[in-house]
Amino acid sequence: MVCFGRSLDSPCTLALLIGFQFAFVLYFSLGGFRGLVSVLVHTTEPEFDYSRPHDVYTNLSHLGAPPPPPRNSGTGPPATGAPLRDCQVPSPLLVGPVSVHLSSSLSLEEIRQRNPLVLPGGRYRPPDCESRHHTAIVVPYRNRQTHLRALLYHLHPFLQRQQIHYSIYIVQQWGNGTFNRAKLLNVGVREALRDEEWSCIFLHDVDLLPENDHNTYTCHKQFPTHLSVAMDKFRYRLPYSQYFGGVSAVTPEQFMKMNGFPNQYWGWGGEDDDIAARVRLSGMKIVRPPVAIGHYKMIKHKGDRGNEQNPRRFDLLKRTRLNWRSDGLNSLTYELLSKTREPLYTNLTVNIGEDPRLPRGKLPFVVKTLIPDHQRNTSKTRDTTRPGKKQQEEEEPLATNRTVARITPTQTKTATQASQHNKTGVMT
Ligand SMILES: *[C@@H]1O[C@H](CO)[C@@H](O)[C@H](O)[C@H]1NC(C)=O
Ligand SMILES: *[C@@H]1O[C@H](CO)[C@@H](O)[C@H](O)[C@H]1NC(C)=O
Ligand SMILES: *[C@@H]1O[C@H](CO)[C@@H](O)[C@H](O)[C@H]1NC(C)=O
Ligand SMILES: *[C@@H]1O[C@H](CO)[C@@H](O)[C@H](O)[C@H]1NC(C)=O
Ligand SMILES: *[C@@H]1O[C@H](CO)[C@@H](O)[C@H](O)[C@H]1NC(C)=O
Ligand SMILES: CC(=O)N[C@H]1CO[C@H](CO)[C@@H](O)[C@@H]1O
Repeated sequence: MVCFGRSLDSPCTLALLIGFQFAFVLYFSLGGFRGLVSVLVHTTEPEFDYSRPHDVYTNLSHLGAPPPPPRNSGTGPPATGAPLRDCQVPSPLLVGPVSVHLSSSLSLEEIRQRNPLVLPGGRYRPPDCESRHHTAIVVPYRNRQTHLRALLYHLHPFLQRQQIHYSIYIVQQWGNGTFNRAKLLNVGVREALRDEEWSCIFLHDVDLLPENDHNTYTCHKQFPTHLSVAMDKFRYRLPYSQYFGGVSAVTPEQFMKMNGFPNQYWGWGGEDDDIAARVRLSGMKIVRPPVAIGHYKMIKHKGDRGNEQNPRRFDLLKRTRLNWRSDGLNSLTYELLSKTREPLYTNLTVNIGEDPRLPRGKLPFVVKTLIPDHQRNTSKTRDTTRPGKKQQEEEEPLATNRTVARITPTQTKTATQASQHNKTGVMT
């Protein structure tokens, strides 16, 4: 906009005024808390007393006392009875700051008992009102059992108090190859949307626990949201203005618009900046809750084996502008090895392949599982202690067959169209 320095009665002023009016209409029509947050972020910061947190299970007993009637699939509307009234916004059950336990001494079964209304697969719907929010929580995962327990212990009551219809998906990278968070997120979003018409997808690190239940797990209609703006690790400040790591959220439309996330970031780091760049490059921006609300605690841990810093991340980031349209949702290949509904989460175990750029002879492990299960045999792992000519010869055909599990462009297109179609209905 080059509207400044012009006279007041110029068409430009008019445009600005209309813009303002539009912003207000938009704000009021969105209604939700998130709208409030993005508009008022610089003016009235809400205040919370974090020195007196409530127990995270506070008020859970207020949730419709009678257990929900059995539902055919657990995902449809209740089988019987009159339609439910809409849930109040904001939820009357919110308490503000909640205490965070960085580890849970409870077993999964004990956590399940404390969350009797959570259905298999880690799904929940408010029993006594119709939620406007349908959120899938996608958590990239490998070998973090204790973190997972702490997250489940915390997140289930937290989300139930927000009166959201939600489900928690753990996307577990199979094998010992280098971890790839962004690709796991792509897989999680795609698989979650196969399940249900989610209107919002949360991309959630397993080691981050939200400290304030006013931080609602819902999406902004227009723009991707970054939620973990104030992490204890960064002294409750945003580390830098384009930071998009930790916990963020997109609608399916926003996800499609930015072609999902990059598939090429193997190892720790860079992928969240790439995602932030995609947001900009696809003509969107990042919105955030106020710092006073977006508090998170991080579970401290040592670096993971198989998730070493990615030395290529800076090179990759330089090329995001060139690559984002060709690398992402439209180039995603993986093999879903299993999908199970555990009591507190859905377990998606996937083979996402290996970093194709690992230097030959240094392969810790070669994935050969883009070949269907029944054809798989004991040659899954290889002896990597003796890199040599033989191994190189064996690798060539493997590389050419990497596209076996590829989702064909037509499939991608129909999936995209279908969910876009359905989403518009859900969100209005
Ligand atoms: C629990 O929820 C009720 C509303 O249902 C609210 O009035 C009350 O303050 C909440 N309890 C706590 C401890 O905040
Ligand atoms: C990963 O490594 C562990 C121990 O190093 C091994 O027991 C396991 O079989 C490996 N997993 C796969 C899928 O090869
Ligand atoms: C998920 O499923 C896989 C395959 O069945 C299993 O090996 C793994 O332990 C499960 N992970 C979790 C966190 O439940
Ligand atoms: C493994 O599969 C390869 C090719 O599919 C086959 O030639 C080989 O005999 C199989 N090995 C075993 C132990 O089944
Ligand atoms: C989405 O909408 C399409 C067309 O309206 C319909 O065929 C499809 O079954 C819907 N998908 C889901 C998951 O409801
Ligand atoms: C080496 C190898 O397995 N090559 C296979 C790659 O995939 C094509 C098509 O599926 C097969 O015809 C090849 O035999």
